[in-house]
Amino acid sequence: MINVTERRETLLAAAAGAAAIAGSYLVAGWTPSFVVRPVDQTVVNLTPGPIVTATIETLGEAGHLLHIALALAVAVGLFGAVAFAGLRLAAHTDRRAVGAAVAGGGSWLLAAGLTGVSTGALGAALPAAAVVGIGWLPSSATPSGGDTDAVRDAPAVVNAVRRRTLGVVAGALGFVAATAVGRRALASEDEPLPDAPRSEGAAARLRELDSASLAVESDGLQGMVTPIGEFYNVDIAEFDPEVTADEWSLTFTGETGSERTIEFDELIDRPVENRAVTLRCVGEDQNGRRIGNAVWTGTPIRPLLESVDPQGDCNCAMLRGEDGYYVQFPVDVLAEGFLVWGMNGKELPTSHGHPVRVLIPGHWGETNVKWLSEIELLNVEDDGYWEERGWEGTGEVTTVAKLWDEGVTELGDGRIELAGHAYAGTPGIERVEVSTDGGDTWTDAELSEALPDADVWRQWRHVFEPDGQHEVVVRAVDGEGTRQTSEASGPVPSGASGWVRRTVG
Ligand SMILES: Nc1nc2c(c(=O)[nH]1)N[C@H]1C(S)=C(S)[C@@H](COP(=O)(O)O)O[C@H]1N2
Ligand SMILES: [Mo]
Repeated sequence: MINVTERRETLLAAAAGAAAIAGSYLVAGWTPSFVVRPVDQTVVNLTPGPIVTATIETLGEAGHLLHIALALAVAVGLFGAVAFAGLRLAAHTDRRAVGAAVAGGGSWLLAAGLTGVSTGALGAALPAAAVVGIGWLPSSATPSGGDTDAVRDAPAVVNAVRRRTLGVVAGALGFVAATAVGRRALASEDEPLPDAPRSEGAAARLRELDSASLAVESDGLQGMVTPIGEFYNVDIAEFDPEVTADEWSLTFTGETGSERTIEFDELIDRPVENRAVTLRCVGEDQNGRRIGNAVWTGTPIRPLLESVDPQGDCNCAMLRGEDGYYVQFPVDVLAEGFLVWGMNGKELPTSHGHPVRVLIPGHWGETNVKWLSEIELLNVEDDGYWEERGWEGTGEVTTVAKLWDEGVTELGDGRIELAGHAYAGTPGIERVEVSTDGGDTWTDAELSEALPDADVWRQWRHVFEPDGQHEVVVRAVDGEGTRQTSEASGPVPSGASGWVRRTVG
């Protein structure tokens, strides 16, 4: 009979733990005051680095989900343990109020301790107290108590207790589900991003890119500009840092003639440019989707760098972001970069580095540090985050012509349209060649208009009349006349290579 009590206490404690997490989420949302966030940070810190990065590298988004699921389980366990203590003390004193107070107070202390936010912690404390307060039953009502009547009526009592327990647990789970759904509905009604400060020219640039775009028949193929909502993300952390423009500053440290800190208002007062820049992750497959192009609003780094008088021996600097990310990069190439606070005319979104990130033309995505907080000028070269993990992703991008699923369209008159994007970094794209016979013969594809920007992709399009199945192959030639290599390799360590092929028809 003892088992029944223990089992129902465990069940109730788990339900209270889950309700506490849901309550915290209801109050805080997906922000730093959500209790799972610090737990997740600890889980990630305690997991050996190679395991964390291997899951992110191989599973991508799913790897993040796995980390979050683990953190959720740990958090439910922690709050469940507090609730369990409440249930035990209630049994010990035979007082419901003691149980509720311990579960609520303990959860509040735990949540406040984890997040540092005392009012938000009530979101976790109240549901935990409610589950314990309602779910706990005095020993006289449970079959394991010493009461002789209860023992005599054991089957009826067991049923009553079971009903009560299941009722409370179902209530708690209902609360969890309602919270998740309610929050999601709120999130999908996200406010549109405000216009980026001093981005007056961005709208004109966006129109320019739009009119440079190829008229393709394909449904759903991106044009020259990737919409913010479709732009890929690569993050080392499960949760984006939340930094307001007021809180933000960038400090030049290390081997400088004079250290310098720049505030947001100062930054946006500097000469403004709206550049089209394409980003591509070194970790993507040759025909992968971790590539995108946007119009970015920002200011050149060179004058800022010169003003701090870099003096290190290695011509190198470590760039750091608020999420703990870091990458090392040559100072003279960094000088060609751009400090950015606007994306497609809007404020830089949180997931892309709000309020300020760096963009360095022609180099792999990982050099473009988001939530940028420090540029440390070094004397000796040092590895960045990904270089410590076996990548060599600070170099120039390799050339690629892509052909995604939505780039293949039957035109209705029997012909097939092939369309996609090609990218070669700063040399630009001069030509895209298409073969429909497995690489025996080649035709030049139609290209989108060339743009003045130093580091932007181009669209390509080729229409042909199919005759059975075709092996389509695409390859690009960059602005220096160099053709994309046919030698195929995977992304590790310095980017994928080879021609994209696909069977069509
Ligand atoms: N602070 C910070 N900056 C970062 C990263 C990161 O995890 N943290 N990821 C890098 C990588 S690997 C890539 S490919 C690009 C992706 O930029 P995006 O998420 O805006 O597309 O950001 C780079 N900058
Ligand atoms: Mo990347």
